[in-house]
Amino acid sequence: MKLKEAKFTTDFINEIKAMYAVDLKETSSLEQFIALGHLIKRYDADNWTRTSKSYRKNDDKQVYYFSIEFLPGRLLQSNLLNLDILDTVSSGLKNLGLDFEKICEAEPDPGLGNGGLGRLAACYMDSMASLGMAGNGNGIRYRYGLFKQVFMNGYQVELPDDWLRNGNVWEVRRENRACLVRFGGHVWLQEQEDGALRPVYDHTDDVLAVPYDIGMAGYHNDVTNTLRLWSAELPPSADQTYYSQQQRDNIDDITKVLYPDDSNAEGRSLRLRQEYFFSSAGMQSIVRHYFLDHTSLKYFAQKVAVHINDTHPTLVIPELMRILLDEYDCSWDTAWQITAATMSYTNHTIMQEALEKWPIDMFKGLLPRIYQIVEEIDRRYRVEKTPIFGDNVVDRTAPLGDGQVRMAYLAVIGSHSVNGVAPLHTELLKKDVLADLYRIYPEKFNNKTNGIADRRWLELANRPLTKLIDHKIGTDWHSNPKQLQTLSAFENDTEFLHQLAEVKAINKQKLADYVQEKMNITLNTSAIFDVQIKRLHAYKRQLLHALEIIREYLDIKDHPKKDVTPRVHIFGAKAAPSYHYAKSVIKVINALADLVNNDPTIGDKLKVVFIPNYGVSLGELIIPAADISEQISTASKEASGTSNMKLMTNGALSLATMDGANIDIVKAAGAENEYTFGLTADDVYGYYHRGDYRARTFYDDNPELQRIVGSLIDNMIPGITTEGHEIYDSLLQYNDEYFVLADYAAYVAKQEKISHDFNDVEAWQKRSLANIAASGTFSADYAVARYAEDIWQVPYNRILK
Ligand code: 26V
Repeated sequence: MKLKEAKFTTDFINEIKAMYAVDLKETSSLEQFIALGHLIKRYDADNWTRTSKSYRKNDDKQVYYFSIEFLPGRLLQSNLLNLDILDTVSSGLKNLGLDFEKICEAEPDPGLGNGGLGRLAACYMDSMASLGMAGNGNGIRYRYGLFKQVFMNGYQVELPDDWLRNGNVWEVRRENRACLVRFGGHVWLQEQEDGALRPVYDHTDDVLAVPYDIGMAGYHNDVTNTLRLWSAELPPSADQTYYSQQQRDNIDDITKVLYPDDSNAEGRSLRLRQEYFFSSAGMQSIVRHYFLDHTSLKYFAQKVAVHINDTHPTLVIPELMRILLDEYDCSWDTAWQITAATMSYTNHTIMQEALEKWPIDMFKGLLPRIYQIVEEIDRRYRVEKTPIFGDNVVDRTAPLGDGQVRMAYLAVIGSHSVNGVAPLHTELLKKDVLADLYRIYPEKFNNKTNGIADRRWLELANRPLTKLIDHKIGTDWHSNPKQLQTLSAFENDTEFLHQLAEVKAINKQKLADYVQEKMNITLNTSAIFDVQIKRLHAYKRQLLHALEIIREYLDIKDHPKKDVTPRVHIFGAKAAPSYHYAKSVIKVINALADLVNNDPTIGDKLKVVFIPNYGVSLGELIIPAADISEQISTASKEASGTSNMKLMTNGALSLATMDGANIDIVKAAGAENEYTFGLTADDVYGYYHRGDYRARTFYDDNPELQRIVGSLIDNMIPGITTEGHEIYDSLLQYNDEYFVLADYAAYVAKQEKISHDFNDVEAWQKRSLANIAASGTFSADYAVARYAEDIWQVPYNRILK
């Protein structure tokens, strides 16, 4: 949009006056942010209205991306960037004597997701709008996001994330679009006069789903799409006192708090209620919207694509069946054909224990009508497939089995497309996790490698690098990220390589300032910034990184005169509150940090910082400052990873196993520009197959490893008596489930090589440049375009070069 600075400052001052009835100088940064947010939302209102009108007028096919998590990060700067008014607004505010950065930081960062899955959904919303695609998000407006993490005595403590305390400037409450969602009660089928069977409900608990819409502005294209988040409320009733406090609480609880991903899907009834709540509300509103302009269901699947982001929204399948059967009198066959043609499903995890399953008794009690439909899906599946594939395979893959509703199987059976999120992951789905279903429906399976929103993770997060790149190759890459490849022409331009190093130094200083202020730890910015940022999980192996820190510490202690390349090890990670082992790893790393950081003989050579409360905003600060990107999951376990892509595009070199999208990153940037090590997925599966992994052998054969692992239990690290033993036992007594000891030596060898290579600034920056230049292919724009072409069959406007 076009905006003159003078108009903006007048508008802003008026907004402040109207909202707070005080002079600008008397307002806080938070108030300034809120006023600014309202103003920007108003600036964007025309685009938003026009976009939805134009989709309707052209009868465009709509995509609905269903995700139980959206992790959008702060929206002020990205809205300003996408609306093309970032410079005007920041300069206007500066000229009013205000601190733009402080205003941006006053915005709460909505933590409505756990990690990669939720952040991916948010990146895809940005890309759909930026491609001019009719893409809608559908999720939950949690009253409290993922807990706020603080450390007390090195232990993680969880505090509530009250992100809505001051309201959400970006949302619009649309009570007139609310839907009723039914839970519990009894249901039976009653014959109607025309002979049709109709469900009759008795004693159900009804919940009102109220949508809150957030505009998703596209990049410089005047398109604004909608992210719709549902909130649970009391249904309107003539007499609201009819509800007991217990009933009110039960309704409030549905959208009160995001569940933390704790690697084991636990099968909690509230979580199932959350899943049906937003699946049903979303599906009802889609059908209602479709019938605004259509009179028959005939074109439904040509006009609507519903995407199931992991199994959490799988109930859209039986819910659409319910609507079509019960409310539109469809035959089963027609309804099923429409449903499967509409739905597509992405799997995000290889871990068996994370696959969602619900006990049938719980499911039936909570969703009796939906259960009847799932039963019928199951029955027909068995009838159709048993003659071809036999009892065993069909039993193993049917939606109902072992007394459970198996969500992933239901998702595959009810969708026309099933995809993994990196080539290796997709192969493993076919070979292992969903192998039987792959035999039955090979045509459904495909790969869509994840992508990231470069505009947030490079253009906004790393302004100095963006400026440097723009100066060198222009700005075409902002809308065509693959153009970053043209940077590789400068790989021998030593002046440019030094400029890259300067940019990195600026970003490292910014992070160091933060660490100084918040943690009172002084970082040496000429040290290697070695970064591992992701949820804390055993398979991600933060423990392996911790063992390396112990090794470096002992090495300095043993050889005080040795010339070492200084290091700063930087962690960011939340552990699920009930994930005991993960919390022990946090405690150990914090204890190690205390030991190392306060040892005067170590000085500047080694520092360890575990930055509390990792999330999108901290990611934006840490990622541009990274020299090394630790992507060290046990091969085969990390479906894709996306922090690997964010770090790559900011010039970090990967220290990586051949897992998830690391494989593709290495391929794109060239193996000579990364540090890869360790067992491959085939090696890991080989061990499983033969059952002959013996962690103890690796331990027995390596005296250095014995000393390092031993230091977990010999009081070298103060304050970790129980945690140290627990981890020690996980490695030696319980045979090291994630092959930490098997990969230790190879990992250390690469770390030593890094320490050596880092000293050659030009060679290092050349490899950093190779990473930046190759990173464009991991833009979410391309990923979303592939979804649109191969799965959703929706058009988009922007031409990607
Ligand atoms: C599971 C559970 C189970 C217990 C209740 C809460 C909860 C919340 C989320 C999850 C699923 C986590 C799956 C996930 O985040 N997968 C990640 O997806 C990323 C995007 O595709 C991918 O890059 C990561 O490799 C993958 O771990």
